[in-house]
Amino acid sequence: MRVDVLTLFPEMFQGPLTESMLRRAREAGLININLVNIRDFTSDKHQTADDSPYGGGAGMVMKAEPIQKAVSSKRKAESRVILLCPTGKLLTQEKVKELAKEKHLILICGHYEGIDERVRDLVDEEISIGDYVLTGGELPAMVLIDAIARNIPGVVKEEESVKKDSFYKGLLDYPSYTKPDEFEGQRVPEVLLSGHHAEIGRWRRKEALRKTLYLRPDLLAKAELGDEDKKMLEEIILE
Ligand code: 21W
Repeated sequence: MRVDVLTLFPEMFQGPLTESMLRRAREAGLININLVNIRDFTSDKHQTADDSPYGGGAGMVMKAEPIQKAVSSKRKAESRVILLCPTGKLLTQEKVKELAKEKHLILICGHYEGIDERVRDLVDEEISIGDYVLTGGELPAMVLIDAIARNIPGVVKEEESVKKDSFYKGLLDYPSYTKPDEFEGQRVPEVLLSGHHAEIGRWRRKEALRKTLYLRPDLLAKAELGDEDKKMLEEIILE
Protein backbone atom coordinates (compact mmCIF):
# COMPACT_ATOMS: atom_id res chain seq x y z
CA MET A 1 0.00 0.00 0.00
CA ARG A 2 1.09 3.55 -0.71
CA VAL A 3 0.13 6.37 1.68
CA ASP A 4 0.68 10.04 0.84
CA VAL A 5 0.33 12.23 3.94
CA LEU A 6 -0.38 15.90 3.18
CA THR A 7 0.61 18.14 6.11
CA LEU A 8 2.15 21.48 7.06
CA PHE A 9 4.21 19.64 9.70
CA PRO A 10 5.98 16.64 8.11
CA GLU A 11 8.61 16.68 10.91
CA MET A 12 5.92 15.54 13.37
CA PHE A 13 5.95 12.13 11.65
CA GLN A 14 9.66 11.45 12.01
CA GLY A 15 9.48 9.52 15.31
CA PRO A 16 6.46 7.22 15.02
CA LEU A 17 6.99 6.16 11.41
CA THR A 18 10.67 5.31 11.78
CA GLU A 19 10.44 3.08 14.86
CA SER A 20 9.37 -0.44 15.67
CA MET A 21 6.71 -2.18 13.59
CA LEU A 22 6.14 0.65 11.14
CA ARG A 23 9.83 0.87 10.32
CA ARG A 24 9.94 -2.86 9.66
CA ALA A 25 6.84 -2.63 7.48
CA ARG A 26 8.36 0.21 5.46
CA GLU A 27 11.74 -1.51 5.12
CA ALA A 28 10.01 -4.70 3.96
CA GLY A 29 8.19 -2.67 1.31
CA LEU A 30 4.78 -3.62 2.75
CA ILE A 31 3.79 0.01 3.20
CA ASN A 32 5.20 3.01 1.39
CA ILE A 33 4.62 6.20 3.40
CA ASN A 34 5.36 9.46 1.65
CA LEU A 35 5.23 12.82 3.47
CA VAL A 36 4.07 15.76 1.37
CA ASN A 37 4.55 19.32 2.66
CA ILE A 38 1.48 21.36 1.69
CA ARG A 39 3.67 24.49 1.83
CA ASP A 40 5.47 23.24 -1.30
CA PHE A 41 2.20 23.80 -3.19
CA THR A 42 1.78 27.49 -2.36
CA SER A 43 2.36 30.01 -5.15
CA ASP A 44 3.18 33.31 -3.36
CA LYS A 45 6.63 34.36 -2.19
CA HIS A 46 5.68 33.99 1.50
CA GLN A 47 4.41 30.44 0.90
CA THR A 48 1.11 31.23 2.61
CA ALA A 49 -0.79 28.06 3.49
CA ASP A 50 -3.23 29.58 6.00
CA ASP A 51 -5.10 32.86 6.49
CA SER A 52 -7.61 34.58 8.80
CA PRO A 53 -11.24 33.46 8.55
CA TYR A 54 -13.79 35.47 6.54
CA GLY A 55 -16.28 36.96 8.97
CA GLY A 56 -13.62 37.39 11.61
CA GLY A 57 -12.73 35.42 14.70
CA ALA A 58 -9.68 33.90 16.30
CA GLY A 59 -7.22 31.53 14.68
CA MET A 60 -6.19 30.69 11.17
CA VAL A 61 -7.84 28.61 8.46
CA MET A 62 -5.91 26.46 6.00
CA LYS A 63 -6.26 27.70 2.43
CA ALA A 64 -7.98 25.49 -0.14
CA GLU A 65 -5.68 26.01 -3.12
CA PRO A 66 -2.41 24.55 -1.79
CA ILE A 67 -4.30 21.48 -0.54
CA GLN A 68 -6.04 21.09 -3.90
CA LYS A 69 -2.73 21.29 -5.76
CA ALA A 70 -1.09 18.80 -3.40
CA VAL A 71 -3.98 16.34 -3.82
CA SER A 72 -3.96 16.76 -7.63
CA SER A 73 -0.23 16.01 -7.77
CA LYS A 74 -0.75 12.65 -6.01
CA ARG A 75 -4.23 11.53 -7.02
CA LYS A 76 -4.64 8.54 -9.35
CA ALA A 77 -7.73 6.55 -10.36
CA GLU A 78 -7.27 4.11 -7.44
CA SER A 79 -6.63 6.76 -4.76
CA ARG A 80 -8.88 7.14 -1.73
CA VAL A 81 -8.69 10.67 -0.33
CA ILE A 82 -9.32 11.04 3.41
CA LEU A 83 -9.53 14.24 5.45
CA LEU A 84 -8.70 13.89 9.16
CA CYS A 85 -10.98 16.33 10.95
CA PRO A 86 -12.93 16.60 14.23
CA THR A 87 -16.27 16.52 12.40
CA GLY A 88 -15.44 13.27 10.56
CA LYS A 89 -16.94 9.84 11.13
CA LEU A 90 -15.52 8.09 14.20
CA LEU A 91 -12.79 5.61 13.30
CA THR A 92 -13.64 1.96 14.00
CA GLN A 93 -11.77 -1.33 13.57
CA GLU A 94 -14.24 -2.15 10.79
CA LYS A 95 -13.17 0.98 8.87
CA VAL A 96 -9.49 0.17 9.54
CA LYS A 97 -9.90 -3.29 7.97
CA GLU A 98 -11.70 -1.83 4.96
CA LEU A 99 -8.95 0.76 4.39
CA ALA A 100 -6.20 -1.89 4.78
CA LYS A 101 -7.36 -3.35 1.43
CA GLU A 102 -6.77 -0.12 -0.51
CA LYS A 103 -3.89 0.40 -2.96
CA HIS A 104 -3.38 4.12 -2.34
CA LEU A 105 -4.48 6.47 0.44
CA ILE A 106 -4.09 10.24 0.46
CA LEU A 107 -4.43 11.57 4.03
CA ILE A 108 -4.99 15.30 4.52
CA CYS A 109 -4.07 16.69 7.95
CA GLY A 110 -5.75 19.92 8.99
CA HIS A 111 -4.12 22.17 11.56
CA TYR A 112 -4.99 25.47 13.27
CA GLU A 113 -8.68 26.28 13.67
CA GLY A 114 -9.62 24.33 10.61
CA ILE A 115 -9.61 24.06 6.89
CA ASP A 116 -11.45 26.01 4.18
CA GLU A 117 -14.85 24.31 3.86
CA ARG A 118 -14.41 23.93 0.08
CA VAL A 119 -11.64 21.35 0.64
CA ARG A 120 -14.41 18.89 1.63
CA ASP A 121 -15.44 18.65 -2.04
CA LEU A 122 -12.02 17.15 -2.88
CA VAL A 123 -12.23 14.25 -0.44
CA ASP A 124 -13.91 10.84 -0.44
CA GLU A 125 -14.46 10.74 3.32
CA GLU A 126 -13.75 12.47 6.62
CA ILE A 127 -12.48 10.63 9.69
CA SER A 128 -12.14 11.62 13.36
CA ILE A 129 -10.36 9.47 15.96
CA GLY A 130 -12.50 10.52 18.93
CA ASP A 131 -14.45 13.21 20.71
CA TYR A 132 -11.63 15.32 22.12
CA VAL A 133 -9.86 18.34 20.67
CA LEU A 134 -6.33 18.01 19.26
CA THR A 135 -4.11 20.64 17.63
CA GLY A 136 -4.26 19.04 14.20
CA GLY A 137 -4.82 15.94 12.08
CA GLU A 138 -1.20 14.76 12.26
CA LEU A 139 -1.54 12.49 15.31
CA PRO A 140 -4.85 11.11 13.99
CA ALA A 141 -3.13 10.32 10.65
CA MET A 142 -0.42 8.42 12.53
CA VAL A 143 -3.06 6.54 14.53
CA LEU A 144 -4.83 5.60 11.30
CA ILE A 145 -1.60 4.47 9.59
CA ASP A 146 -0.58 2.40 12.63
CA ALA A 147 -3.97 0.67 12.82
CA ILE A 148 -4.02 0.01 9.05
CA ALA A 149 -0.43 -1.32 8.97
CA ARG A 150 -1.31 -3.97 11.57
CA ASN A 151 -3.85 -5.36 9.10
CA ILE A 152 -1.54 -5.58 6.09
CA PRO A 153 -0.39 -9.22 5.75
CA GLY A 154 3.23 -9.63 6.89
CA VAL A 155 3.46 -6.50 9.06
CA VAL A 156 2.74 -8.20 12.39
CA LYS A 157 5.34 -10.93 12.94
CA GLU A 158 2.93 -13.36 14.52
CA GLU A 159 -0.03 -13.25 12.17
CA GLU A 160 -1.84 -15.19 14.91
CA SER A 161 -2.30 -12.07 17.01
CA VAL A 162 -4.12 -10.29 14.19
CA LYS A 163 -6.35 -13.36 13.70
CA LYS A 164 -7.02 -13.32 17.44
CA ASP A 165 -8.21 -9.72 17.10
CA SER A 166 -10.98 -11.08 14.91
CA PHE A 167 -11.55 -14.31 16.86
CA TYR A 168 -12.30 -12.26 19.97
CA LYS A 169 -14.09 -9.86 17.67
CA GLY A 170 -15.99 -7.25 19.59
CA LEU A 171 -14.68 -8.36 23.03
CA LEU A 172 -11.97 -6.95 25.27
CA ASP A 173 -8.74 -8.95 25.68
CA TYR A 174 -8.45 -11.80 28.15
CA PRO A 175 -5.86 -11.32 30.97
CA SER A 176 -2.23 -12.18 30.13
CA TYR A 177 0.57 -13.29 32.46
CA THR A 178 4.28 -14.02 32.13
CA LYS A 179 7.00 -15.16 34.53
CA PRO A 180 7.26 -15.31 37.51
CA ASP A 181 4.31 -17.56 38.45
CA GLU A 182 3.93 -15.60 41.69
CA PHE A 183 4.25 -11.80 41.99
CA GLU A 184 3.51 -9.80 45.15
CA GLY A 185 1.59 -12.78 46.51
CA GLN A 186 -0.57 -13.10 43.39
CA ARG A 187 -0.39 -16.40 41.54
CA VAL A 188 -0.94 -16.92 37.82
CA PRO A 189 -4.28 -18.77 37.33
CA GLU A 190 -3.48 -22.52 37.58
CA VAL A 191 -5.23 -23.40 34.31
CA LEU A 192 -2.63 -21.40 32.36
CA LEU A 193 0.15 -23.62 33.81
CA SER A 194 -1.77 -26.85 33.09
CA GLY A 195 -0.94 -27.32 29.40
CA HIS A 196 -4.59 -28.20 28.65
CA HIS A 197 -5.08 -26.13 25.53
CA ALA A 198 -8.83 -26.65 25.23
CA GLU A 199 -9.36 -25.64 28.86
CA ILE A 200 -7.05 -22.63 28.46
CA GLY A 201 -9.06 -21.56 25.42
CA ARG A 202 -12.32 -21.84 27.37
CA TRP A 203 -10.89 -19.92 30.35
CA ARG A 204 -9.64 -17.11 28.11
CA ARG A 205 -12.95 -16.78 26.31
CA LYS A 206 -14.80 -16.63 29.63
CA GLU A 207 -12.43 -14.03 31.10
CA ALA A 208 -12.72 -11.92 27.91
CA LEU A 209 -16.50 -12.08 28.32
CA ARG A 210 -16.19 -11.17 32.02
CA LYS A 211 -14.00 -8.13 31.32
CA THR A 212 -16.26 -6.96 28.53
CA LEU A 213 -19.39 -7.37 30.68
CA TYR A 214 -17.86 -5.36 33.55
CA LEU A 215 -15.89 -2.73 31.64
CA ARG A 216 -17.64 -2.31 28.26
CA PRO A 217 -21.20 -3.64 28.32
CA ASP A 218 -21.84 -1.52 25.22
CA LEU A 219 -19.45 -3.78 23.25
CA LEU A 220 -21.09 -6.94 24.55
CA ALA A 221 -24.43 -5.82 23.19
CA LYS A 222 -22.92 -5.65 19.68
CA ALA A 223 -20.67 -8.77 19.82
CA GLU A 224 -21.60 -11.95 17.94
CA LEU A 225 -22.09 -14.46 20.75
CA GLY A 226 -22.50 -18.23 20.40
CA ASP A 227 -24.40 -20.61 22.69
CA GLU A 228 -21.20 -21.38 24.61
CA ASP A 229 -20.64 -17.65 25.20
CA LYS A 230 -24.17 -17.21 26.55
CA LYS A 231 -23.68 -20.16 28.93
CA MET A 232 -20.43 -18.60 30.17
CA LEU A 233 -22.10 -15.23 30.71
CA GLU A 234 -24.82 -16.90 32.82
CA GLU A 235 -22.11 -18.55 34.94
CA ILE A 236 -20.33 -15.20 35.36
CA ILE A 237 -23.50 -13.46 36.51
CA LEU A 238 -24.22 -16.23 39.05
CA GLU A 239 -20.63 -16.32 40.42
C1 21W B 1 -9.45 21.19 16.41
C2 21W B 1 -9.46 21.64 14.07
C3 21W B 1 -10.59 22.00 16.56
C4 21W B 1 -10.60 22.42 14.21
C5 21W B 1 -15.58 26.55 14.18
C6 21W B 1 -14.48 27.13 13.62
C7 21W B 1 -8.38 15.68 13.00
C8 21W B 1 -9.03 15.78 15.23
C9 21W B 1 -8.46 16.51 14.12
C10 21W B 1 -8.87 21.05 15.17
C11 21W B 1 -11.15 22.62 15.46
C12 21W B 1 -9.35 14.45 14.87
C13 21W B 1 -13.87 26.15 15.42
C14 21W B 1 -10.16 13.93 16.99
C15 21W B 1 -9.34 16.15 16.58
C16 21W B 1 -8.02 17.91 14.02
C17 21W B 1 -7.67 20.16 15.00
C18 21W B 1 -12.36 23.49 15.62
C19 21W B 1 -13.03 25.60 16.52
N1 21W B 1 -15.16 25.95 15.29
N2 21W B 1 -9.92 13.53 15.74
N3 21W B 1 -13.44 26.86 14.43
N4 21W B 1 -9.91 15.21 17.39
N5 21W B 1 -8.02 18.74 15.08
N6 21W B 1 -12.00 24.79 16.01
O1 21W B 1 -9.13 17.27 17.03
O2 21W B 1 -7.66 18.36 12.95
S1 21W B 1 -8.97 14.13 13.25
